[in-house]
Amino acid sequence: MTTRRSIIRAGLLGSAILTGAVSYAPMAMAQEVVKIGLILPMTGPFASTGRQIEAAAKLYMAQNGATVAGKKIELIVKDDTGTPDVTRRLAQELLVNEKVSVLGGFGLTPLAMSTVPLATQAKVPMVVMAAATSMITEASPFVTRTSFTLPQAASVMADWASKNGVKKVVTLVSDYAPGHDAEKWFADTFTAAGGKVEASIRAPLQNPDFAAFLQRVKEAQPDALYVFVPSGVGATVMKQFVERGLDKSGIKLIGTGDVTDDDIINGYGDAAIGAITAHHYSAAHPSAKNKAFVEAFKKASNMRPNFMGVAGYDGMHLIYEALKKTGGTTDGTKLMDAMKGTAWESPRGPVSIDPETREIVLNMYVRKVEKVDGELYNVEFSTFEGVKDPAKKKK
Ligand code: VNL
Repeated sequence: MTTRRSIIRAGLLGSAILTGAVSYAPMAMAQEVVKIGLILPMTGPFASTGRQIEAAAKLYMAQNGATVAGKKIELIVKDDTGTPDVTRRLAQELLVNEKVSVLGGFGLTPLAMSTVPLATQAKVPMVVMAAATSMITEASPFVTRTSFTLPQAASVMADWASKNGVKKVVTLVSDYAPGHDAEKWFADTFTAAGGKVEASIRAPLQNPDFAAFLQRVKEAQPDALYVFVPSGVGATVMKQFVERGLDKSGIKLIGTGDVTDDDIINGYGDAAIGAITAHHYSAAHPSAKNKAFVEAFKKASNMRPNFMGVAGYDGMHLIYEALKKTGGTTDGTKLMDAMKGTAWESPRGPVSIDPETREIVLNMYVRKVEKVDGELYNVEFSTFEGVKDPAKKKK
């Protein structure tokens, strides 16, 4: 035994010496690895966001290969369960232990915000693929985004509603940062165009029960109820909207497209038909690029892609493009600079990263829920092109 062990040890020693000897030609040994850490809610109430983004990132890598600019890409996915303290701890581990070159994911605004100070200190780019409060990209020069902002969607919804016979609205939003953005940017745009917001209701983010709020909406009898709830929560709103008979009392349902999320909309039933929302992605977007994306996504993951999925796919694209531009260099400042101004054709249409604000510029579509080949979809019927985040334009 002793003899064998010492032989093995000698063998290991020998190979260590050998490794040292050939390290003059480093590229011949092993391909250098670039690690991308995605922090996502893979469990808990927002797990659909995590599942969508993970599936999309893996699809992007399967389609585009795991080597960029001579470097091997390694994707590390961590589950933060939707808890900001966990996101921060995981980010710390990814930065310190794994030495990731890019952090991505971030399912909700508080999760993204908890990580901003760490990414900033480490000078590691943070690609936000879900969270959508305007301020996130203003919190640090190391933050960019491939999802959208609530002010982009809300202002377009208000613009369309004010021009299409909607005069009186009640707004209902989840009571946290993106809900406040969705409420403000709808109300400001709508009232500036002559509309009236009768009441602004805020519902808790955790375990929301909308019944009592919807009763108030029914009594106010507006032309429309405007809703923002985060991805995954729409089903509850829709169910209670119908249970309360709001659909039958002539109140239109309008909102940002988070409420008619492609991942769950097909389970809503026909009561959802006719809901009008503004958003940047529909699985029914009629482009060749999107048709191929939806087909491949369904085949790989058995899910219909939603707006989170497309933002995860685009997030990976942005990281790949930045690495190509830097020639594989992972210096955080250089990667951020490379991301600025990048433009590409996404499955949702043309998008780019505003070089001034690091914010995504995209098309916003007004859509109506319709039945297409027996399934519910958001069918786009009006396009607002190249929409920048209006919350930043104001400055
Ligand atoms: C947020 C915004 C999250 C929109 C969402 O789904 C959403 C956020 C989880 O910024 O927290 O649809």
